[in-house]
Amino acid sequence: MMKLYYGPGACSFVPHVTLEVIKAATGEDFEAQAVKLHKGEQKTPEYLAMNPLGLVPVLVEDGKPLTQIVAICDYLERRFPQAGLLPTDPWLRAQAMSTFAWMNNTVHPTFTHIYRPANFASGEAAQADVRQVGLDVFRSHLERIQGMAQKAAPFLFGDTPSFVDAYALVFLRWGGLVGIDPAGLPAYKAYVERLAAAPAVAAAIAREGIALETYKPK
Ligand SMILES: N[C@@H](CCC(=O)N[C@@H](CS)C(=O)NCC(=O)O)C(=O)O
Repeated sequence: MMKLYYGPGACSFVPHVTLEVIKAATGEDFEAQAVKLHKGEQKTPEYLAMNPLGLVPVLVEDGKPLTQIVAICDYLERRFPQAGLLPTDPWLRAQAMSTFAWMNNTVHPTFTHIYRPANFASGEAAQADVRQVGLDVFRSHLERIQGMAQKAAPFLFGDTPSFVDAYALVFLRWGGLVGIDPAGLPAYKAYVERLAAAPAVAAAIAREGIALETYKPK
């Protein structure tokens, strides 16, 4: 059975939703192993032997680990084409992958600047600046996703929630954690609520034990 190592609320939610969509469509079950990131469980020797980068997610298939969200989701989508995770038309599929790549290589690392500014600057003032610039840029990325959400029918690439949608949900939650009020992004918020109500997405949310609303007014 495939096994996913995930951190509750982390980016590993993206393959987690993917596995739930596959399970609903094909009956293929998976095991989900929570990794407590705040306790550093991703840095133990056993974990590092599996993923030397010390990060979630990891998908284990036949005892072999696969890392990186884009590779994991691409693998799952090709292995289970009947799950309808992406459009079958090559051009439309490439459009979905283009958005997915942007989320993974741009939006996600922008958030890291807000969450872990010490990874990017050493002095306190410099770190505050990294954080502030990261916040402004992250907000602009969320606005771009809101533009996509306005055209979602009902999801970004059709009727089935995909890993691209799951990433969009993660970013809105993360925005809330750093003070971005989702009420200021109404079309994005409505789309994420619709997505969270889809049974496969709801199942991943329930297993991770996470709340959709993370924003706390000051
Ligand atoms: N490029 C990686 C990013 C993975 C990543 O950033 N994982 C974060 C959670 S969102 C993590 O494991 N952080 C734990 C740590 O930094 O110790 C991927 O696509 O899988």
